[in-house]
Amino acid sequence: MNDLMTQPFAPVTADIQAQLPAFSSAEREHMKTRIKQFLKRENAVLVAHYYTHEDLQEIAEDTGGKVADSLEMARFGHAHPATTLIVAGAKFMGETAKILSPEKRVLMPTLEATCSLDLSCPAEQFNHFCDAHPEHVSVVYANTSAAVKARADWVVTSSIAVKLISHLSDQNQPILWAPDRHLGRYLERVTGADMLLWQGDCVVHNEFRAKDLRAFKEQHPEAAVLVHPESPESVIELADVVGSTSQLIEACQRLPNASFIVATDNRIFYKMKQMAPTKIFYEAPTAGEGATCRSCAHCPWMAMNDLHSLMHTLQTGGNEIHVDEDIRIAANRSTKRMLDFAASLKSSPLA
Ligand code: CIZ
Repeated sequence: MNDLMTQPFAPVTADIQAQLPAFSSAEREHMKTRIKQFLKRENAVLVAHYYTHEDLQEIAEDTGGKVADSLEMARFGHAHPATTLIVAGAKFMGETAKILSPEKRVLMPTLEATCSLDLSCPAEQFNHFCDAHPEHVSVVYANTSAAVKARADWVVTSSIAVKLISHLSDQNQPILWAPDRHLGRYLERVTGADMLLWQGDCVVHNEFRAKDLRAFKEQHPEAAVLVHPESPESVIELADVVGSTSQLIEACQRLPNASFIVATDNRIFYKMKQMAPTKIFYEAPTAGEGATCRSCAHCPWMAMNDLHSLMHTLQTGGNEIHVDEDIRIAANRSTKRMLDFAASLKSSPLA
């Protein structure tokens, strides 16, 4: 049994501290200073996902970069004048940056940081899925490869998925959805859309457990339950708020509750604590009693983004993202469509 499973109900900050790399705080501070110098020297900006280590989030914010969800990371990187984007997150996030900004050098602390959703949806199989249902419009989650995005009609992130699927459903469009089955099921339920679902899942969210969450809620009746829609349906049913990372961060500031039980990657607590410093955050229980915890509320691939790998990339210029130009052009079409749709929502009086 993993260490975290022995204390699944401890406040999460204690768990995060226990996972920090084994170097002293003086060494960490020294590395952070050096990384900031390198970013300046390389005319680079660091764009980090909420699920990355707090050291990286802190550097991004201290240096004029961005900590965000994948939609905002893509928008920010595209609009920023830096010639090099350092994308800390899963590989699909670096690819998205390159798809939108081919003229920029896109580097990542590691190219090994894949995603179980991306892995579950190989382009060839996805092409067969689309070929078999030509009357459906295909919508893929951002957590997919450039090649899958290239075939899709639309790319979407969880922050605007409900709005986009509702929009397509209002036009009576049957939809092919890939790859997250839980998010797909959630979208189907809240929008009433006609959807065919790919059967992928996220190793982090798939491990949240309704039975243990119910028991934990009883111990903390004052806490609001915030759930990411990549979680199983039985967990979503227990939520006070279901939403993307940005929506959950917004909810913890807006709701009057003093404490929250959160079912998403636990690195998000860094931003939640920053935005709502007086509140208490608990990790939702993962996996059933006696089960093996594969992710323990933190993505093993996101965890590969650390100070060492970031420093190495900046020193060597290694881990550059390259996307085949034909694929990039096709993926740019479906990705830009999402950005244009998101922009239209912002400018709509109904937004
Ligand atoms: O789109 C993202 O950044 C992911 C992976 C999750 C979310 O809810 O923001």
